[in-house]
Amino acid sequence: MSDTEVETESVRGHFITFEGGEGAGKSTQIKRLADHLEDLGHDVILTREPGGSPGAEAVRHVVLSGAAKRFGTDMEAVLFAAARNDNVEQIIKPALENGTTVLCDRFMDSSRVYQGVSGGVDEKFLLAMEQAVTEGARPDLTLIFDLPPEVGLQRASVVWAEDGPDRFESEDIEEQEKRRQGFLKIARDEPDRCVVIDANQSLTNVSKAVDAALRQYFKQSGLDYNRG
Ligand code: Z5A
Repeated sequence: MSDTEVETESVRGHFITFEGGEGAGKSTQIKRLADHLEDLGHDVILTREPGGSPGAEAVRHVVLSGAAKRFGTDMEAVLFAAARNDNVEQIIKPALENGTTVLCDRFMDSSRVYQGVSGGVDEKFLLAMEQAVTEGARPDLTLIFDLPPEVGLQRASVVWAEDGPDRFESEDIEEQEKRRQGFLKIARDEPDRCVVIDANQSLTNVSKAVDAALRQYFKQSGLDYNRG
């Protein structure tokens, strides 16, 4: 490895993803964390999937409206992957290379669970696509928000009262429980990357659990969390 490569690696930003089922509180907590990290002196950007980059946001509309359902789950997986690749190339990789911390609301684990565990798409096909589209941008830390599906659906229904459920939210409790177990399996299989957050507690206590996970990650990496 050349000196230049060492230098580039040492300034790479942190890549942190939020995963879990519907209504788990990911979007609420990711915004809180972004504000908190900025207060501590970190450069942060917030992105989401499907979406983030303008191209991926266009695909988001197609997949979440259900317009792509008739093409089958394999082709939906391809669309999520295409959106991911655009977000990686346009937003995530440039930010990481710039030393910025990237917080992403859902990423590759959502494809493994929604298209794989739940949609029945072949695991090898999904993983090959994942390798190709992430282009080496692998999360350093993944927070998996865990809560019983009934609680998540109850919370999400408040949001649906305004917008209605999307293509994936309109499925039943049994399916949601299957996904919950899918996320928990990823956490068991990749303990160095994943931390399970008990999302079935007050907003304040979930924020504390997120903060504790971040502190632990920075400590283990020998880095300064309180930069301010
Ligand atoms: N999808 C896929 O199939 N494959 C993929 O590769 C990817 C995604 C990347 C994206 O939906 C959909 O795409 C998703 C998977 C699929 N479908 N589903 N379902 P999205 O981006 O529109 O939504 P989401 O990611 O599922 O988020 P969500 O349902 O909006 O939930 P959330 O972000 O986890 O929760 P929230 O918005 O922060 O909170 C929901 C409500 O609960 C809200 O009113 C909060 O004020 C409240 N809340 C939050 N925390 C608490 C606590 N602790 N107590 C009480 N109330 C709370």
